[in-house]
Amino acid sequence: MIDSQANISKRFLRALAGDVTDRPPFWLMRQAGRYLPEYREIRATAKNFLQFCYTPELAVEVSLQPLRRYAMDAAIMFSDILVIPDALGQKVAFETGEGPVLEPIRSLAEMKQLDANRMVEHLQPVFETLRLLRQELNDETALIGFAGAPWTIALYMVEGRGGTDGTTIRKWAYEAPDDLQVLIDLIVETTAAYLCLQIESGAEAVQIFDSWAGIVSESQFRRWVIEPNRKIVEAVHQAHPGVPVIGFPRNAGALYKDFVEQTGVDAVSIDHGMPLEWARDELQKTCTVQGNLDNHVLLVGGQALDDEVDRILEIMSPGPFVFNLGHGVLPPTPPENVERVAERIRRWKT
Ligand code: 1CP
Repeated sequence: MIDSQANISKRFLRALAGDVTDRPPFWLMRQAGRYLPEYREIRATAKNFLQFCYTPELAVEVSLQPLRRYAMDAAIMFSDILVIPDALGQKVAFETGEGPVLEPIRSLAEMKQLDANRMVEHLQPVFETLRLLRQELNDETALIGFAGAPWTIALYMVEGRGGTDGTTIRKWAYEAPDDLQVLIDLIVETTAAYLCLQIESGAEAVQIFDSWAGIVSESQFRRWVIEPNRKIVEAVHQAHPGVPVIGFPRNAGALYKDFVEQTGVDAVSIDHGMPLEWARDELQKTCTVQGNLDNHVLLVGGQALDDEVDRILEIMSPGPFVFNLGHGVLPPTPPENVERVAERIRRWKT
């Protein structure tokens, strides 16, 4: 087991521990991916996206690609949140141009086919990716593991695909909440164990992506977003005290405040719609904040990009802060715009 505490000199880990660093650390959600020609080249050699994720040599290589160009302060392992439904035994496929397609689970009977005991064995390639990646990183660069949050994972499991407004699961959550709770509890338990194993394989921080947290009402948010995230954070902290957990309840608006206060996350990633002064005053007192450049200004580049980067740095960098996007890098993003951001942050003095 690798001791994650030994590397508190890393700028990213210092910021997550609540320090204000010489300049904010940065990484970008989806920093490995289709905007990079070298990613597309390797991706073309693998027909099946999940098999690509489960091939440690390829996953390590594409995790390192953005670091070679932009020297981010952290690497995120290359994988996907949907390896969890796959590990539980649900059929998951990635269709080109369509995103993920799953055989939907919509009843207790269908849930019975899922088997939490498969996870550890099935996801060995992910743990191997982390072990190999950790060896490749220099002593300034931290390694991030991740998983999807239960609500977001359940949404894909129930809807059977992305790009929906979650109507089936949102109805289910009112019609048969106790049934949905069985599924959520299964994901909570599996995800907590999965994140602990990632840490034992070399991850120095973990992020929980709740990409679809913002589509529910307040009461539903408390039950399906805050509570499951809280349970996972608690389990990870209990097993690995001192290893920071980043939450990302995307589009949660004013509920971000209760999220950070009630889940116990060490840091929170904010989407581009969050008012920064509010985030500074209401969130940064409780935990480190990460975010929130609009991925569309990263597409555009130039002065508009510089102005947005500066605005974020000016407001957020006096407190504990990690620079990132509000959501993932979009595939048509020109790589030189990412370079422009990286240079600007590197020159920044807090
Ligand atoms: O063919 C390809 O190259 C597939 C594109 C792709 C990539 C590059 C997918 C399919 N997943 C990934 C990698 C990925 N996914 C990472 C890698 C690490 C990095 O950040 O560099 C991470 C962290 C994810 C996480 C992920 N997958 C999320 C959470 C973050 C977010 O973007 O909201 C979600 C919702 C997914 C599901 C998913 N996987 C892939 C797609 C196209 C989608 C979205 C589907 C939808 O529209 O809902």
